[in-house]
Amino acid sequence: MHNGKARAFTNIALIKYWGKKDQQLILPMNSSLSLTLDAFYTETSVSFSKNYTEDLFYLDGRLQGEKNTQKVARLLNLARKQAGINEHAVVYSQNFVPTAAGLASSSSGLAALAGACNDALELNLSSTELSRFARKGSGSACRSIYGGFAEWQKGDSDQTSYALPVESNHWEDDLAMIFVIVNDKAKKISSRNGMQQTVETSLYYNDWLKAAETDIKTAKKAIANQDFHALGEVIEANCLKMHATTLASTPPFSYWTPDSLKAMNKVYEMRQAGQNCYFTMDAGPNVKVLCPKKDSQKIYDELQKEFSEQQLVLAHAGKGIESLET
Ligand code: 2P0
Repeated sequence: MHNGKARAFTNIALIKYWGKKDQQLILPMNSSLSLTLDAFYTETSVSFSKNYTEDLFYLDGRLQGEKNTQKVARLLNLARKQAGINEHAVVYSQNFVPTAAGLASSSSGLAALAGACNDALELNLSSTELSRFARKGSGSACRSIYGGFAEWQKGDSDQTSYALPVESNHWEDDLAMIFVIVNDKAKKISSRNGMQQTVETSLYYNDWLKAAETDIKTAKKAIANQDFHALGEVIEANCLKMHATTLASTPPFSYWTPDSLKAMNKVYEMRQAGQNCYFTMDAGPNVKVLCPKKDSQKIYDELQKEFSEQQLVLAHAGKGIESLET
């Protein structure tokens, strides 16, 4: 029996990963940059044993079907190959979220599984190797190896595509992110399918790629200079450009709902009133508001005029992946 257990925190992309050039290896079309947060995390344990006759995946105590087990099984296969064993595995994964909003995340989930496999099979992967391994489970998971800011350098091969920490002189500790949960239902178009459809059909996709390259340089400069407004401007614009690609794809689609727009407008209003806040959105309707930590209570209170307490989650910068006792 080989056992391992790890905890990984969710990261939110400030400059988005949107599109793959290799589906199997999960190589992205563009580099991305994220902030790992403390509010949402996953703890995963894995046991490999000769006594198991199949792979089983339990999420929050419930045995998962084939569809939900796919990403997990892929990573288990890679781990077995690397360790030179053929034992089946049982995976127990628990998502920790502060509300019942169902904000399950593949970034923390697949990063935690990668860490658990690394420990169980004594693969002794470096952070870079662990990031590459997690990437093959889910792209965004490669950034959850690190706390604070991380950049997933797109690379052009399995060897060269991984995340690294972004030097910030601990500036992330001065920041906060408020989640506005406008809808906790499973999304209609998964990010995997949404980004693929966009790569294949969006009229704006080439322009997205050009913009993403410039935006990541601007974001890194803003982080180096600890310039909140410069970072806010570029991350909000980058998110809007990503979402614009979906409207120009065939068939067109959008992750936004009327409540998403309500939250975005509230951020604009707060900014006009002199508050420091900018939004970002991923492949779903929820809105995330980046602000300085010192202003977060004021901005939270302002958001509470439009949204209930159950819909708001205040998060701060989180840690990188950690091994746990089995
Ligand atoms: C990101 N997203 O950078 C972007 C922005 C969603 C929008 O990474 O197919 O679950 O497993 O590599 O990582 C969500 O996509 O996709 C995502 P796969 P993943 O965070």
